[in-house]
Amino acid sequence: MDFNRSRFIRSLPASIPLDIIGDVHGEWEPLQQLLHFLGYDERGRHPRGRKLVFVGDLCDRGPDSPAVLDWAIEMMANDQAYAVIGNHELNLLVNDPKDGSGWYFPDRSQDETRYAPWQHYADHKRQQLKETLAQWPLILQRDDLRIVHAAWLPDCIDKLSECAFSSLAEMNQYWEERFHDDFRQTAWYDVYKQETENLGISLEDEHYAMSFQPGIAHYDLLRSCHNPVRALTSGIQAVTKTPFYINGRWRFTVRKPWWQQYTDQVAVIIGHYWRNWYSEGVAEHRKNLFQEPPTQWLGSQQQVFCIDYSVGARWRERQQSILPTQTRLHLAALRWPEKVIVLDNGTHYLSEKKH
Ligand SMILES: [Mn+2]
Repeated sequence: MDFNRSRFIRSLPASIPLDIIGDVHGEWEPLQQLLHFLGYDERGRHPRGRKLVFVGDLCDRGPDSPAVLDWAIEMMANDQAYAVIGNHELNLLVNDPKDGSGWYFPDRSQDETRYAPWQHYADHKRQQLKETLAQWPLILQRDDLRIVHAAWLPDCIDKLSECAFSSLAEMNQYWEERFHDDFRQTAWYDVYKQETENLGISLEDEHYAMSFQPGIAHYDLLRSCHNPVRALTSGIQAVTKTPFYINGRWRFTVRKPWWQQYTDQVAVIIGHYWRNWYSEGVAEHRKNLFQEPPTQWLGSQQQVFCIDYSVGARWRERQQSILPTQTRLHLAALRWPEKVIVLDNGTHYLSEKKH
């Protein structure tokens, strides 16, 4: 039991000041800018002994995932940096090629038109990268701080101690299988089977007049919270009666703002949720997530902070020839214990708590 806890939940050194960096998504240039403004040198050293923490999703979509990962891994080996695993690193670990991962998975040729030019990962280094990522924890913590990629869920954290696994991939596989077994026992299984048979390819057709599908909704709902590896790295879902189409598929669940139920007094820092830095045009399905200004803490106790300001969507701006100086998509760090937000353009903002 303790074996799993120490493998997947690690301690951060006490009382050292930290700079907690949001989802980088292969954006090497903004990372360089941010490190410069934070005062780090190219070896990741800080004159006042500060250390870096990455909240996961260092790779996919951006122009140079190999450089970002290789640098972060080197800094971690030198004890200058720490990281938790994100859903994008997890996809790589479990061989699940997804949109934007063609820099690593050669068979994702459809990514080449969307994201190129970008750097591919050298063939001879691929296995080593996988072995290194397999060692990354799901959680980093110390008395005053908890860090996880997407969601702090006590029930899921307890599940990490349930059986002994030799790797994250193995534990993930176990819980995925358990989810399928357990879903088959629910009343929703037959409904789900009927719906997917009836709809077939229409589930992927943007122009299909889709109605609410309760079976598929409950499949996705249970899937999001049953496997602790998935839940901590991707967050949990809630059913929505209004279907919406995104990333090639109709959806019947939305991301759930779990922080509204978080009542502990220890701060939790997350990434993952594509927060907007003062910009309009928030997608309908995201509107339930953040009503707060981008500098504000989240949840009933104001103890959760999301430090992902969507730099992972810069590839779209490059296609539209929007200059980096005009962007509203940022890489950011939360300085701890100062609680100051530093953006990749060098501006600083004090984070705020509503009381
Ligand atoms: Mn993520």
